[in-house]
Amino acid sequence: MTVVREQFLEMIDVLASAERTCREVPRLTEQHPALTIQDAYAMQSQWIQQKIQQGARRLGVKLGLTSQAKQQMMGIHEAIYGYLVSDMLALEWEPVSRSTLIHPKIEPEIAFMMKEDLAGASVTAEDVIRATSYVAPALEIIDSRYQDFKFTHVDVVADNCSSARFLIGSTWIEPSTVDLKSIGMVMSKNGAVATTGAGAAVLGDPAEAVAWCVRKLAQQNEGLKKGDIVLSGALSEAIPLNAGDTIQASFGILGTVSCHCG
Ligand code: OOG
Repeated sequence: MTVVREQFLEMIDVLASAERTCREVPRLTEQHPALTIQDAYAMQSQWIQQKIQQGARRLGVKLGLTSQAKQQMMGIHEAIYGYLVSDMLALEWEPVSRSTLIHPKIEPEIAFMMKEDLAGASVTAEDVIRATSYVAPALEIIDSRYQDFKFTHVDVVADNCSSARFLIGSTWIEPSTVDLKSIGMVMSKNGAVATTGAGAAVLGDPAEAVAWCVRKLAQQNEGLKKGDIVLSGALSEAIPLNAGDTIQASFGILGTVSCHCG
């Protein structure tokens, strides 16, 4: 039984209302086992168009499941991408409100700021570095709309890859001046070390991850746009975020980024 496009709107409503009311919902594939990964990307794109029609602005793209550890943990063996829009942008000096989220987790990432459009099925990591103005430290708050934060590949893609909020730190450096693979990262929660990682955890090199994303976007005739922010994927596992928590991720030469949850 194939899923017809009209049903996408109903499913988007389920996810949008879960997000709005901060209530988790059953996985879409439980009721619609025939959903394909193509359906999921189409639904994701339709949900983002809806957010844009309602006033949000596109800010960029995010990658997920870029580390082997995370792919194994989730039983999903491919990276995924979703979109960042303006109502996801959080600021370091303003607490992120726990009551606007369902069951948030936070993870450290390297952000790329694009100085030009980048698209095509054969884009390489070198092309990514050339098209990037700065890289910066970032934190992403993920908040799956699904019960118990559990999902299949199809479910998580439809859910815009669990995207909820993100923060960018204030150290911005030109990508050609750093070796992104060897950047070390320590993330602490309330002053105690919570996770550690390195740039190489992200598909071998965060720039490779962004190149993978551009090639994948090309399958939908899409690409990165000048001014986009790209979150290239987590350098370590995500940790639960609770009210009162202060998280800080330090990336050596790339500086630090912090988040307080209120
Ligand atoms: C999916 C998104 C994970 C990452 O960087 O791996 C992600 C999830 O685990 O909810 O953004």
